Amino acid sequence: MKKTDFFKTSMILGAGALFLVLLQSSCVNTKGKDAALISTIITTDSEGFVQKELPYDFNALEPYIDAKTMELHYGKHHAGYTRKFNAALAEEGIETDDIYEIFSNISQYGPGVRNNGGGYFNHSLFWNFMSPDGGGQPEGELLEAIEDSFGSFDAFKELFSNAAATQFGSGWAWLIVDEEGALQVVATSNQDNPLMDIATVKGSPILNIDVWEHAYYLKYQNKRTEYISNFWNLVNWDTVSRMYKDFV
Ligand code: MN3
Repeated sequence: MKKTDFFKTSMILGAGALFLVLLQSSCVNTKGKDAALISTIITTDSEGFVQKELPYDFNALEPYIDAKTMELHYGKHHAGYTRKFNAALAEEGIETDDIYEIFSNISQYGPGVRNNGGGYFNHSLFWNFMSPDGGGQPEGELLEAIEDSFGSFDAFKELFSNAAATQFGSGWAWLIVDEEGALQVVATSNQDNPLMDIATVKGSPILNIDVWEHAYYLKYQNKRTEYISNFWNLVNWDTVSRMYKDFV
């Protein structure tokens, strides 16, 4: 090979490698943001972030979650988080409609953005992770990933239930796809979530459960574990599986 040819070949290979690096890093950065399903759940209009309609009636999750709880939880709590989130964004002069960008910089903002932004997002997902036709167990790719990660579906359920039951005070338990593409079960306090820069373990959520008392107290009073064990009758595994595929 002539010296000039060698130089040309090196240039081409170098440029190709750089292109691949850029392509790969852009995939990682936009994976969550562009995920198909989540972008239909979290949307904005001229008023800011939108609280979507519940995908079912208030009484649809009976007998596991009662209609009155759903009415208050969706109509008062979630609506309140949504309203206050948009107000807090306006107050802090945050103009982006990219919730991933907001969460990945959450430590720079005040508690109004953190608490209400989490409250808006976490509940928006939660309603979609449940269905009157839910329950059972996942199939295919997600089931395999759960078995690979946790040993069995039952072992996963136990781990997730335990994370939800032992979260001290208010918070959430999550199944996430972490930054390496692996499944993990984590819990967060208050309205924090695993997309926030302050999260101990970060990742993309594919299932969550609200363990604030307002989520279960009317029906279950202090029996959080009974609420958690009934939650498994409602899990919409189609949605969880679709979300899993969006993130891996
Ligand atoms: Mn709640």
